[in-house]
Amino acid sequence: MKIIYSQKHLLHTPPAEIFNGNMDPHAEVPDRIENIRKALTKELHLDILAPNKFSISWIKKLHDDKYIKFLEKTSKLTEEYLYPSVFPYDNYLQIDNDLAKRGLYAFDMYTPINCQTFKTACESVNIALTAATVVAEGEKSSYALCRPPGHHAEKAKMGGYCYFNNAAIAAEYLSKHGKVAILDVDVHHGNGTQSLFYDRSDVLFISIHADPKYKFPYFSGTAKEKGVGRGLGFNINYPLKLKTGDLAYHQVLLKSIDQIKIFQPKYLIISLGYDTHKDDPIGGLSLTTSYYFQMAKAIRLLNLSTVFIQEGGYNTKILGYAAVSFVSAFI
Ligand code: SP5
Ligand code: ZN
Repeated sequence: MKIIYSQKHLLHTPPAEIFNGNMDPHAEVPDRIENIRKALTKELHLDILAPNKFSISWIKKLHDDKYIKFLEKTSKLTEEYLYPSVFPYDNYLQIDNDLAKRGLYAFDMYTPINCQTFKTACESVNIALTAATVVAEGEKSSYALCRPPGHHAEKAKMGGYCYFNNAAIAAEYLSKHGKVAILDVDVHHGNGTQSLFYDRSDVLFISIHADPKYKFPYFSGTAKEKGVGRGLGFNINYPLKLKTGDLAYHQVLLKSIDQIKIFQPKYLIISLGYDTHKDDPIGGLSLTTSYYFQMAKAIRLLNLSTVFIQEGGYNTKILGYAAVSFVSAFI
């Protein structure tokens, strides 16, 4: 398995997420990816591949032009991290005010922008696209150490620590070569990925996550969301009870895997978050470190060309162990 990594993510250091009026320490820290990288290279002796550069046109295929421009322009301003303060209300005007745009293009106050944001978010996309090309060219699997993560980012909105939707852009790239299934096992619903493929039948999206009735992103992720138009039936959500453990999780995973089999994709993308771990500080589920090996083994049995895209996972003490447990099943 090829691991794709770039040290550019070290420049992405949002210090705080605004929660209930407080500046809480930001959970999405550089150490996350560093711990995973070190564990995979030291314990499993896997090689690291640097990402290639891809044209911005790949991001434009799924994200709104004006949103991309806003991120690029705002990223030129300052080293200080900028947050939204005002969000659009009903029947809002077309606006041309920088503060208003921060609210227009965001759905939370966890996802700030500074002068490093645009280039690190682009590099994260490069990592995902490189992982996709490696698999398109014949490798059985690749693992994109993306940071910032992507699965919450929608066409024209950042949120949940995500700016561009790495997994969705990789799926769009691979969909030119054949049908793609995306299985999102981050603990949070992949609202961004769902929204980007909601009307499409050539990309199957399945998300297994903590029930959004209680957990972020709250506004999506119920089993009722099944897709629209030609996409009807190609969006599947499995909201789980809080504290769901290995056994109950595995039943749902096996069901998802059966649905992927029926779809008969050419490629599989896994939006991979270790925030399902029992000791994750924000997750809500109760998976054990050794379960990630079982999870990966079941996914491997599909025998598909598979791209792993790093999403969440916030307990830096366990991330390396979780990644080694997961990846061991694939090598
Ligand atoms: C990629 C990803 O996993 N994004 C997840 C973003 C979820 N953020 C939730 C933040 C929860 C706010 N912290 C509450 C602390 C209470 N003191
Ligand atoms: Zn998550």
